[in-house]
Amino acid sequence: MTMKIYHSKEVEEALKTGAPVVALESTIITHGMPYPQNVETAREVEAIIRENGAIPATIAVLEGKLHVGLEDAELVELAQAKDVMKCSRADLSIAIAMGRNGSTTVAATMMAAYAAGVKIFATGGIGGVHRGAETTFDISADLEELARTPVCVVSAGAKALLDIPKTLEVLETRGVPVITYQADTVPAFWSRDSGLKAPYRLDSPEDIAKVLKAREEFSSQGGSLITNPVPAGDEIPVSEMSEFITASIEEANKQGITAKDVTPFVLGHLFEITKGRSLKTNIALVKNNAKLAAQLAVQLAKQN
Ligand code: PSU
Ligand code: MN
Repeated sequence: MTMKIYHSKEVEEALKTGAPVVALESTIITHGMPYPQNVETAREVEAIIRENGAIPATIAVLEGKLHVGLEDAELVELAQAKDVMKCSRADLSIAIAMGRNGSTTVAATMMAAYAAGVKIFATGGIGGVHRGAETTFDISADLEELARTPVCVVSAGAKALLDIPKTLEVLETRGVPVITYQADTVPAFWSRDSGLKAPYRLDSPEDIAKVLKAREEFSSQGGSLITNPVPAGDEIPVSEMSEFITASIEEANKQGITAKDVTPFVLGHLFEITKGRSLKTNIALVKNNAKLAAQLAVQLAKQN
């Protein structure tokens, strides 16, 4: 990799000294949440990572420069910027070469984190196999990236607007370990329980870090997915959420929304029809993931 990477001061220092670092994506800031909740959440998430002993590295492209670790002013600028490209693997080089502002999805964040030597990454929910993928072929590049790039992604599962059973099948086919933290079933983003049995359950950051170490020693290919259920007090149970999700997907289909626009549209529509409840849960689960990711990064640094 010869791409020049720009770091915030604290990330630069942490990478030099081998201190634990947690990568954060930015599509959630530009396309996943409205302003000002997006910037408030981004700041709180960074604070949680510091409180838990690691350094946050929010990843984005600013005027064509790839940043791994944003200064606060840059974060605020990104959260308010218009015309930000949603960058997955296919879009990153375009944003960089054309001098654009771009936010990174799970896939592009993994690429950049790996290039910078950051092994743990916290997000809300990954992209996956969309409902109706058998006709649309809409499968998020996040799954391909998890199969390819050795970064551990801490999530609340796949966003429940997706087809979760198909998403788990693809992850299995592509050889991605899926570990649920302290629960027997895979979470469904806004809900703690999708009803689907977790491929693996582990109960401590120590044990998860051991798995990551073993995977790294075995081969340098492919990431791992940790699915971390949202705290009980913050969840919207599947029984309540599924009606909302169906309504939002129907609206997306009616309006002819496709490809990269589907996820942002559905998240925005859900925010409206749940009267802000979906966003509250989304914020809670991202914070919860940031905490676990920081604990994992600390454990990993101890092992090395
Ligand atoms: N998690 C959230 N909100 C988001 C996303 C994840 O809580 O907006 C973003 C992530 O960046 C993820 C992307 O990679 O949605 C998936 O988009 P697509 O389905 O188009 O691949
Ligand atoms: Mn897609």
